[in-house]
Parts: sequence; structure tokens; C-alpha cells
Amino acid sequence: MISTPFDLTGKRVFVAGHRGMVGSALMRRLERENVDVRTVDRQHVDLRDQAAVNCWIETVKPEVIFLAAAKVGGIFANNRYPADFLYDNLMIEANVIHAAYELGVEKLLLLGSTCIYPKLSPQPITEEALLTGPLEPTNEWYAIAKIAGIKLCQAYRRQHGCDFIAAQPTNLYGPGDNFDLETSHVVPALMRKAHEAKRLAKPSMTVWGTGTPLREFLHVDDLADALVFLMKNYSGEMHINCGTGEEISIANLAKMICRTVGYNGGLEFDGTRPDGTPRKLTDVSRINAIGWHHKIELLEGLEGAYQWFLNEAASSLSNEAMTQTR
Ligand code: GFB
Repeated sequence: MISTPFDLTGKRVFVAGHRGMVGSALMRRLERENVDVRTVDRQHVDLRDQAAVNCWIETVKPEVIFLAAAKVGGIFANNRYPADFLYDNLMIEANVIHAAYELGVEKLLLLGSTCIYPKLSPQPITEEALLTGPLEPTNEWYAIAKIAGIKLCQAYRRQHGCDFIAAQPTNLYGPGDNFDLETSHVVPALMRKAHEAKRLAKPSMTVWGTGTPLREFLHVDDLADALVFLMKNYSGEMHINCGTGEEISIANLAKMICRTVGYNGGLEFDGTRPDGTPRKLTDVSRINAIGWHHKIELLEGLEGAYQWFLNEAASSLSNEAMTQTR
């Protein structure tokens, strides 16, 4: 394990993907650092276009890059749009990493995902489990793109001495989440369903799958803190897990969300929808050992996320036809 202090002070920092949930959390977190943050909208620079990326990086000359731009989505979206998840993510990573190498960026951090690990990895999943077995089929497209991103960081480090690192966050939730019921992850989906079921006084709400899969959830503000911590304190070829090391079944998560929202109806499990990986618990000893621990526990995090939903998203969503309540 390599722990090398990297001084962020005064650095020009490019947050790629600043409008996404992770990128926005990073923007909030970086306000507490003495850095010069640069961003660009996708209308101006398409990160899937190498020439456009080179031109932007050459003009702005960032010294540090957080590569949080990605095509992301929940279990249904991953399965439904395999070409987008594979192509977009491969291109974004390859273009930004190659430009960062060519233009001498001092340090880059790539965001991966714990879906890179084999479906049936021994639990908790250590970083060494990468490429030891078959992937979960519902998200193998995204996983393969993210594995390629990790390998790009390692390859440029080995061949060119670039200080490029990769972090693997577990399932995320928090402010800025996607509440579209077909493309979202489980937390925002169940939050919206519970909210709508309460509003419409429905006797029950639907939970996809059997409710038995186990998942680990990290608040996005904790992740942003971990990313800044890793940027300052970690430099190594091994990708590094970011999580809480705690897990919950989907059925118990649904109950916790219903309590948070104040919905007292029942749960109906829809077995026609996939469960995905049965269990996905990260081993967080590596990041803990260099001094970072999560701070936001799930219940507290869900309460904050629901407040954000009420303030920022609920009214526009309730105007939409609730045709998606399943
Ligand atoms: O969050 P999620 O979509 O992604 O689903 P994954 C987690 C679990 O929640 C699955 C169940 O077992 C779903 O079947 N679930 C229950 C629901 N109700 C719902 C619902 O209404 N919506 C959704 N979305 N799920 C993703 C990968 O896998 O994990 C991504 O597809 C990424 O690539 C992400 O890696 C972190 O945890 O199954």
C-alpha cells in the first residue's frame, strides 16, 4: 500500500461530470479546499470525442482531474442500454486519461464501481477479487468499461509513470440522485415509490425482485470526501474500494425507506424483475488503513436524501403521469 501526500493547495482541478450526483457532491466538497475548480458542460465538450477533450485540457491546463463523468444507471438501465453503457464509458475514460497523459496532468482519479467484481466473489470483496470470475450479467457492459478504465490508469502508470488512481464506490445515494423509475438505482426508486404511494394512499408499493439481495450503500457526500482524501493521500496501482463495509437486504432497505417517508402500506415483490448480484459487500480495510472512514450512517443519510427529494424533485415528479409506479 502506497500512501503519498499530494498537496492540492492552489491546484487547477477539472471535475469531469460535475452535473452528475457524484460530480455535484465533489463540487460541494471542493469548496472546502483551496483549489481552482474548472468544469465544462457536455454541450461544449463531448468527452467521447478525443479531439474535443485534448483541446479543452490543453486550453484549461488542469493539474488535477477527478474523472466522475460516466453513463450510469440502475439494474434495468444497465441491461437495457448495453451499447451506451459500454461505448460511452470506454470513450470517456480513454479520451480523458490519454489527454491527461499527453498534457502532463499531475494526478487523476477515475471513478469505477463495485460491479467490476465477479458476481460470486467471496465476501467482503477485496480489491484482489478483480478478474477472478464471471461478472453479473445485468451490468457486465458497464463493468467491462470500468475495468478498462482501471487498467488504463494502471497501464499509464506503468508505462509512462502517470500518477493515475482508481476508486471503486459501492452503491451510492444522496442529493442529486436520478428518480426516474426505469433508469434509477434502488434507493431513489423506492423513495419515490413510497412517497407516491403515501400521497395517493395506496395499500402497497412494488419492490423489484425477491427482496433478498444484499447491498451496501454509501452517501455521495461521504464518497466525495473519500475521493478528496484519496487524491491527497493515495498513490498506487491497485484500485481502492470506497464503502461502509455494512450491508442490508433490499426488503429491509424498503422498510427503512417506508419509515423515513412515513408510508405505512405493504410491500409487493415483483419476481419478474431481476435481483442482480446476490451480495456485494466491499472490504474497506485498505481505505480504512490509510485513514478514511465513512461518517454518514444509512438511516441519517436516507432522511437527508428524502429532504432533498422533497425540496428539489418531488413537485416536478408528481406532475408527471404516475404510469411508472411499478
Ligand atoms: O440499485 P440497483 O438498480 O443496482 O438494484 P445493482 C439493487 C437491487 O434493488 C436489485 C432491487 O436487487 C434490484 O432488483 N430493487 C428493488 C430495485 N426495487 C427496485 C427498484 O424499484 N428499482 C431498482 N433500480 N432496483 C447496479 C449496477 O447494480 O449497481 C450498476 O447495475 C452499478 O452498474 C450500481 O454498478 C452500483 O446494485 O443491482
